[in-house]
Amino acid sequence: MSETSAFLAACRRQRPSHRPLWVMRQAGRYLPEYRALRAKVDFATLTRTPDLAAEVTLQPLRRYEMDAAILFSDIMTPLQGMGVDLTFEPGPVVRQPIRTDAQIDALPALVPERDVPFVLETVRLVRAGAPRGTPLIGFAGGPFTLMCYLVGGRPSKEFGAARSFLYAQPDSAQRLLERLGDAMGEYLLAQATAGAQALMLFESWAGLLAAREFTRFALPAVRRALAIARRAGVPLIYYVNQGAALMEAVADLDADVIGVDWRMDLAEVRRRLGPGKAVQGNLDPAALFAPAEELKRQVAAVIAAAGPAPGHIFNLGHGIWQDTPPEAVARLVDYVHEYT
Ligand code: 1CP
Repeated sequence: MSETSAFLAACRRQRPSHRPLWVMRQAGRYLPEYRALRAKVDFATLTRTPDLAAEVTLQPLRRYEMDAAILFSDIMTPLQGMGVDLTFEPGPVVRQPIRTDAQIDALPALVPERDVPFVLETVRLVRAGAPRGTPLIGFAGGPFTLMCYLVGGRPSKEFGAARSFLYAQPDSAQRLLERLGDAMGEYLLAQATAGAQALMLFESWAGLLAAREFTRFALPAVRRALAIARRAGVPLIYYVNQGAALMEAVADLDADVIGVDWRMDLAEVRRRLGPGKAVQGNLDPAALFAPAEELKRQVAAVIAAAGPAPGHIFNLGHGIWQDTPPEAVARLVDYVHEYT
């Protein structure tokens, strides 16, 4: 089956009509129309109110010719649905960090239709309202990344509490990760059933682990999530931030696309992953602050490194910064289109 969406074609390593592009965290605080809504409604309420969450999802598509939409939600939203008491300040803060087997065993399985019905309703609204038939990406947090917040309790540079938990209580860590893997698999599958046309796992803190610990702890849980999500029949994307040491470890995952940060050269990434994977990335979010000509050169460098073979989705290497000028994103979209 050949795809009419450039994004979906690239996910499947078919030749797209042009090089597809979207931007991680493209809905959010760098957009004045998002800030205007947020001035009236707190973040958690936004994510739980389908017409508002759908509106925010569509905001970047009205401004820019993005090739994909990403559901407006947060990686921690399904955990709230599982009864975890947390607030966004603005990063997630967990009232009672998880440290014991009793807490892990008390985490219920996620039943998306019951626990996060507003997410599924948002998916349906976005599908109904997406301009130009733009496909929608559903997403979840990678199990290890979720564990970082659940065990650590709040955003952190090193997530020392979560990492030491792996070594101090390896069996408990594994149990927690397995539970999160299964829950996120069901969560992704439910988003696809509601209409999401691709599914992405964000492993934002993968780079905190050595390849050996990543392979021992993080990967088995990712495999569980992907095995469940695979039943949806849509492309699966695994984003692995700071994954320079992890490319061989992720190469045989059952994901269609591997997303990478800006530190790696995409030509090398493609070599290390082999021909069976598409790649997504990887402009430095900081490059959006460059003068126009320099941004253009940076875009060209990413496209050149990715090469002419099908299977590249242009993106940033991590989420867009909240102080990014919206005009820079307009220039980025123009340059990617010009080069392809
Ligand atoms: O005040 C506000 O408006 C809340 C800020 C905010 C926003 C806009 C948070 C809290 N989450 C989000 C939305 C969000 N988060 C999206 C929606 C899609 C989009 O904006 O286009 C997505 C995909 C996420 C995913 C997410 N949340 C990740 C993975 C992606 C990444 O950037 O690495 C992570 C790590 C989080 C945790 C989180 N939630 C919020 C913040 C500020 C953070 C980061 C905290 C930290 O640095 O540890």
